[in-house]
Amino acid sequence: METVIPQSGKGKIQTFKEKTNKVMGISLEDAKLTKLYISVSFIALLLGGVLGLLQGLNRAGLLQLPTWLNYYQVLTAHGVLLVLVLTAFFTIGYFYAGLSHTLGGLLPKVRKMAWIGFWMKIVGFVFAVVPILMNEASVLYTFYPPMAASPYFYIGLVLIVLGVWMCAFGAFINVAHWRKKHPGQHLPILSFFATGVFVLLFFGSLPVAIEVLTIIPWAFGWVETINVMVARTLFWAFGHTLVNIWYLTAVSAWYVIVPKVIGGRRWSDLLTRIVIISLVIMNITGGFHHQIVDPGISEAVKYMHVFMSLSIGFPSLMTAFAMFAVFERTARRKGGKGLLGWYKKLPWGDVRFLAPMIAMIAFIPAGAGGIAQSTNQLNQVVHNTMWVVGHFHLTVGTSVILTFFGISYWLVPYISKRVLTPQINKLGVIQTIVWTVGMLFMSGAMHWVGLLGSPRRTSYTTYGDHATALGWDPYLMFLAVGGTLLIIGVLMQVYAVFHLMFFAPKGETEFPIAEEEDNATKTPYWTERWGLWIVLMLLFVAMAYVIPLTEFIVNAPPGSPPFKTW
Ligand code: HEM
Ligand SMILES: [Cu+2]
Repeated sequence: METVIPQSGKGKIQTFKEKTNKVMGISLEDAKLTKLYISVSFIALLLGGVLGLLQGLNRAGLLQLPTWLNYYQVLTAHGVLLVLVLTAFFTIGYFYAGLSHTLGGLLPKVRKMAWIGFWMKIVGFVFAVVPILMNEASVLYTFYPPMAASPYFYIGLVLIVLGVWMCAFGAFINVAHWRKKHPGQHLPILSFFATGVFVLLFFGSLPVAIEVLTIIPWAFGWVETINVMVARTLFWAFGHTLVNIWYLTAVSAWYVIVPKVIGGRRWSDLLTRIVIISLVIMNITGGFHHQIVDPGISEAVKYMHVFMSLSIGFPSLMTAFAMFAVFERTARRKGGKGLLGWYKKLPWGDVRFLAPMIAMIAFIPAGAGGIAQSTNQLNQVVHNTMWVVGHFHLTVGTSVILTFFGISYWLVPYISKRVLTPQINKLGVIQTIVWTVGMLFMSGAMHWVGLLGSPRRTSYTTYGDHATALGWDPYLMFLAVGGTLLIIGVLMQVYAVFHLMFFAPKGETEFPIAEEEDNATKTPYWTERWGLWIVLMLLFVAMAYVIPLTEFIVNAPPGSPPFKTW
């Protein structure tokens, strides 16, 4: 039974439950969902981080792995935990809290779907991890043929994809319900981001689902060979999209959350929505930049994919411009002066700002490195070297992850109805600095040693004391130092998250969403035409993939039997 409390003055009656929900922010059920998703992602950070350190020490020649633990087994687990588990669970937990907050709570049906999705992913994860632990699936997180893992590994992956789809459809249902109830209104901006991300998650994981479904019968031995070209292409159609899903998630916090944290207003609503729409439409079509040195793909097709990859640079540059405009405008309002002196007015001591700010700054060299890699001639130099590993520890390991860390300092207290204390804020600031310095060392060393030819995905070897390989050693030492700092950062961050979840003082924390400028121009309604954006996206995908895939199938290379290389 619910107690009815008459509200004085407003002439409105609210139930007790409505009232507590309002006072206390997010409903307990929605909070529980996000809490669990976030917990899984930070446990993945802890486990993945420890494995990362083992690899780093191994590569520097400081640690010999015990015979029962294979380097490639460790690397597979590191990749799966950090780029699949951590990112997927964080993204879903964060956007589900965002949907709940901006759309007035999750529908009970949607909440149920997210729970089913959660357990499908966990069961799938167990299926994938057991063969990895048994050294039956050391195929790295990219798992493309001709290397073959135990079939159960791929069955686990199918379950994970289905679990993600449950969450994507849940989000679509909640958004559609809201739109029906609010005709003619714009979807709140964070839910607009969420829609973009879930559209990409669904369409981007279709190709990998097809890939895995063709691998399973081959891994069981029911069919003898597989078309390696098709499998790799399907994988990167997904892999490349996944990268931009993380990016779009981080960008949502940059546009919507960070301005509020620094006491400013949002950048142009229309341009923000255009950035989201263009990322959704142009994204999936860049996959071949991961296959620039693959044989059997015509120059013209590679060129088109590189063009599409670089066209994503356009919304990125818009983002850079928008963010610095917001920073300058806000700082000047607070009395900041001079051409650059205004930066002093920004709240550098607030981890909710500092972490995403460093994330944004890291994206400048990270993006530049990416443009270098998309260039055919330069790609020949760095392809499959440690340079690439340095690149994605800057992009996902810094730009994306530091943004996620920054989000955690308000999202976790928000869902656990606690507050961020000055002590934990300070811990967060130190954590951010430790992470930044650690990554400067580790990623810097990886970039450099990659240019000198050190290969990625290779256990420690001196190639019979070859002079070139010995020349890498000093840089690999920096890699180990960076990795050690990073594991300290991991421990601090995981401590902060679970402290904020279970032990911080009770209280109310705001979900920070910045308002538009008072004189903002009205966003035209055509931005809400999601059906059209999806059709355009599919046209771009067709343009990029129909011809090469047809060619790979019609003029198929000899099929490959499964290989176990480890
Ligand atoms: C304690 C922190 C970390 C350390 C010490 C570390 C170290 C390493 C090392 C030494 C390698 C690879 C080497 C090789 O190619 O042989 C690697 C690979 C990788 N790391 Fe990390 N890393 C850390 C954190 C992260 C984070 C936070 C992410 C992403 C969110 C990440 C994603 C990856 C990925 C995707 C690979 C490639 C796996 C593959 O090639 O299959 N790492 N890491
Ligand atoms: Cu890519």
